Amino acid sequence: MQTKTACLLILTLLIGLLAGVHPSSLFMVHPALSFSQPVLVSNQAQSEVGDVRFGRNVNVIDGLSQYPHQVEPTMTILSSGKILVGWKEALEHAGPGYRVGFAYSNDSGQTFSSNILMTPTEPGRRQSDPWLVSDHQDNAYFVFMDFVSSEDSGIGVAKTIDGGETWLPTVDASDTGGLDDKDTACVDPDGNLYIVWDEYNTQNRLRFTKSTDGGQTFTPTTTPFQPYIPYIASSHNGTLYVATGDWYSLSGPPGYRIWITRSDDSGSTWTPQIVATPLIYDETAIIHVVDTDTEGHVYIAYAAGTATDKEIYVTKSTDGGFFWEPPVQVNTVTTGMQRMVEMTIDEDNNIHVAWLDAQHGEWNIYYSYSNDSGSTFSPNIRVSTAGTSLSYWRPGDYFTMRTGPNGRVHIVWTDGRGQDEDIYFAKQDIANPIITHVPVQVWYQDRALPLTVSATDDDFLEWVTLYFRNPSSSTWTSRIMEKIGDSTFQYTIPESGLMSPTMEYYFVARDAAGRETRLPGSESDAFLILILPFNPLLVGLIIGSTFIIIGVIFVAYWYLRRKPNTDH
Ligand SMILES: [Ca+2]
Ligand SMILES: [Ca+2]
Ligand SMILES: [Ca+2]
Repeated sequence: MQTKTACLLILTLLIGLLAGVHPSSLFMVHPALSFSQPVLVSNQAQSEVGDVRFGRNVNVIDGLSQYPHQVEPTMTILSSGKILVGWKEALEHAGPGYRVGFAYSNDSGQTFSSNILMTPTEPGRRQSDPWLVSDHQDNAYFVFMDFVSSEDSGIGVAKTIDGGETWLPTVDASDTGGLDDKDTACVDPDGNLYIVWDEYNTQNRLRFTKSTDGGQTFTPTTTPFQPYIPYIASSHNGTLYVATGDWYSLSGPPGYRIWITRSDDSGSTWTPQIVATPLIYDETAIIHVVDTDTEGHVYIAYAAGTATDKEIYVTKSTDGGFFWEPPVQVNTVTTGMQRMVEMTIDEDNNIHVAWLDAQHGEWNIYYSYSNDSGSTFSPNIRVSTAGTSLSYWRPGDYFTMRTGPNGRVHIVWTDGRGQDEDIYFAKQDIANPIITHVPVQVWYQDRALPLTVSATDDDFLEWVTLYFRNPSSSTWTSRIMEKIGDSTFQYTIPESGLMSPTMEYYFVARDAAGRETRLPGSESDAFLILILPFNPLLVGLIIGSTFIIIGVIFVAYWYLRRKPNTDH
């Protein structure tokens, strides 16, 4: 810095002696003569415990539906990173479903497509309980309740092979009467589709079916296990797990447990059901979650406690679901209700858990993860940037979290920050903004200096700010820069009172998760500009060509003597 300042003083004096030099040699920017090279400041892949952050909350809903409430979101992410989101459409916040809606994002969740309603198996039938899954070929299946009444009900399955641009006709996967309810689905590594659900009929029972031909036909339904709210998941080698709960009574005493059963032959036979959790009081029919890691360990996430105060737990089995370790509490703040848990396990066996949390007197989505196989969980992180009134007491029975192809966590949830319930999306932010800038060396002529910077981020940029000052001043002036292109930001310093013979400046970019990048990396490395009070082009024409050579030699000497910016 001192070297640069000294050089600039000498240069200023010499320029005064020269009284102007031909602009094409000295004053036009030449790459070899740059005062300082762009410095790339970025910190990639910051995901250590305590530093996980989520970015901007994006509303998936376009507001054009005749149904005010969108609840109970489901999501699957294709290998390309394309995000498919589904949800239930309802007239009342806690009411029954009328249709299920769908949208996708081609830009990692920055924007979502126009919302559509899925086609029922026959016109006039209603829909509910949306569940999206996809296979390794990026075929996606949208599974949902398809019904007219409690006596005329089925399980609709729609398939897309083009990432949700078009859907094949919806087929019915159920061959039974009664009300088919609370479906969940999974796809095994071979692409087979499995669906389980509750059937309310003269006798209530669970139903199971599968499709081995890409969703065209389904096997006759069976009841291989009991009793209630089945959640099905496939391990990485195709082992199936189904977690269910006891039958429950709204007025009854605590008596709810989660049971687990396993199939090693694609659902033909199942192990005897094992009780996996302690007694859980559960007055609602909210879904618990089962998932597996790459080592075959099985995890169940659930909420347990009283009707007014629950906590979030994860329990684990390392022997295929027979022995279950004591549950580990995930939420660190226990104030108020924590419920409606969601869990997903990524390819690196990090266990991601999210839930509805009322610790602030309104519903928010909170998140935690474990990188030690569920022994400990990270500090809890709030995902939603605005709360939802507790009066929205039943935003469906679940929300959804999945990891994308880069391992980044994506979450969709029911959000009531607007005038009714919508579906909101956020994804994990893992990197600081990246800023690039070609420094200005010399500025001349008038007193308006446009400074331009390029800034990008893995999520969204909140703002890019320009800081500038006279080097003799201790105070920086800051200005939010205007976005003038996809990733280009500019601010023109127009105030003559803010200009001086030399100026220092730097930039700060901040993303939606609050990560900041400064360019150059510190204030003492700010870019320095010499502001000339005259137009050297005109002076150069008057003086002639004699001084061109002197100017080039001087600048080359000065460039070689200066201390490179990157050495600081
Ligand atoms: Ca809405
Ligand atoms: Ca609690
Ligand atoms: Ca970022």
